[in-house]
Amino acid sequence: MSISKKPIASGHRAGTSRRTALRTALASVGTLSLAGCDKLSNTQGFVDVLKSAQHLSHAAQRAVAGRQALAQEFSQADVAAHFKANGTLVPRDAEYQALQKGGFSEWKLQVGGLVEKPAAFTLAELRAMPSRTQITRHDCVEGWSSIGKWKGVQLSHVLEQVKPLPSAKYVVFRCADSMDGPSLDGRDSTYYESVDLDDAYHAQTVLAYELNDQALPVNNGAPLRARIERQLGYKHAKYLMRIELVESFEKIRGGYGGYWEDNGYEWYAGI
Ligand SMILES: Nc1nc2c(c(=O)[nH]1)N[C@H]1C(S)=C(S)[C@@H](COP(=O)(O)O)O[C@H]1N2
Ligand SMILES: [Mo]
Repeated sequence: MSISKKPIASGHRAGTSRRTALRTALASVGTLSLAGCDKLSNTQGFVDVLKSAQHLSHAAQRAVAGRQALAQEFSQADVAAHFKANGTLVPRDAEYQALQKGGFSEWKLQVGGLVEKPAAFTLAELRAMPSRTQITRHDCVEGWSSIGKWKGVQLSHVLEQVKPLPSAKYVVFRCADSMDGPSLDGRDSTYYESVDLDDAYHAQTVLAYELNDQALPVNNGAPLRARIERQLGYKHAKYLMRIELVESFEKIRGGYGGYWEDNGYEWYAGI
């Protein structure tokens, strides 16, 4: 199999027809296109785990591994001295910068969509909830991994409070950072991601506010980021602003369930 290392559409939006053609072409020759998640990097790296991740389909993973199986957890001795940061390192968006200036005291996580009780939580409220701490390995499609210790509230705990409606099938994470820079036409290019309810209720799916016993650094997604431990790095949305329960993500942005997915990445990136 061959891997295209050329970013497909990191600087502009691929049109639907172009994307469809691209997907068809990729499917027909059995190749994968892996753009670097970091637009600034030119990484040629690649790890075998990615091949297995992208090849094992959503259904196969569900049948073979069991969606509730835990990702490996490590010990304190395995924690990297410096957890790598990737993608957006400091959001340039004015709204985020204002929140950052205020030490995130004005920040709130909005949780809504298909729920009985929409709510907004401050960082203090999230920190007061039961927490989970886990030392896990983060695998990025660019071919690097980093082991870090995360502390946060399980997404399942937050969902229990807002009570998803029976029609809710996916959780969408909305982030503060625009990926394509300031846009003249007001087009939304903020990072976003989505997971199904198996991952949403997975024990290791946490909304993390600490990395390595410190408040989550801005580089790694302050004040709150998702950890989706059974999936590749790009699923772990940083700079969370809003969580939405939806029935389908077809009508959201590019329709593929995430910023990178809209640019050709697999939606299901299980490892
Ligand atoms: N909001 C947001 N979330 C993001 C990204 C991003 O650019 N913006 N990059 C993703 C990618 S590709 C990776 S590998 C991880 C990097 O997380 P880190 O910076 O803590 O290493 O965040 C993911 N989540
Ligand atoms: Mo990544």
